Amino acid sequence: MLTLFDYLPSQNAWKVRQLLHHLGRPYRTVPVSIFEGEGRSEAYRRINPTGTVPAIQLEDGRVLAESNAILVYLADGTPYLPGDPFGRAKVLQWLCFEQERVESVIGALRHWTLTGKLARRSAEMIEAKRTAAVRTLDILESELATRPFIAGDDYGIADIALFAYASRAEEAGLSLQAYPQFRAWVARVEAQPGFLAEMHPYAIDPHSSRELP
Ligand SMILES: N[C@@H](CCC(=O)N[C@@H](CS)C(=O)NCC(=O)O)C(=O)O
Repeated sequence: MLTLFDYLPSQNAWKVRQLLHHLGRPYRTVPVSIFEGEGRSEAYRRINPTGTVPAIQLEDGRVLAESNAILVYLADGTPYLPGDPFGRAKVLQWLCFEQERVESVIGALRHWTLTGKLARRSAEMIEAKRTAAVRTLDILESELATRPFIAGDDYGIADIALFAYASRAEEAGLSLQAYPQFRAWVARVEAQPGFLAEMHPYAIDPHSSRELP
């Protein structure tokens, strides 16, 4: 059976849980207490050299890390990833966008906000992230005005990846008032059969106010 190395409040890990849920694929979970430094153990770094979750281990022992790489692997041959080269590359375009402009921007702001770290960050750093986050939401708003899902007409892994942190923008202190197209897309994703509404707050982890090692 597939193994998922997971940390429940991680929305990067939620992406993988969401796709596994859509696919109805059974898996076992190995929790990694990232704020206690479990990700930096020698044993875990053999699973994922960066020490982060998510990672998966296949039945044959091979390991794969990076949430979006895992999505591409698991979605291959399913309706969640197009089979044609252009369609796949279009999905990859939005997976790259997600890592560069959503996860590392909205995801970072949300992490600092929800775990009490915002006060420990410089005003310049926070302002830079907020400016980048608004630019991201502006781009998504105009793109989503032209089609129902981010990579085209069909829901798929690009939507799952983007949804993970972009949909939580208000938890990062960003207003979604000015983004009706984006909010309509959030509602379309939430209406998908098998949508995994269960997300876990950092508050379930007493160690989450610590800085990552
Ligand atoms: N680009 C990676 C980012 C993974 C990541 O930063 N995961 C966080 C949890 S959301 C983590 O494990 N952090 C622990 C650390 O940085 O030590 C991905 O998409 O999988």
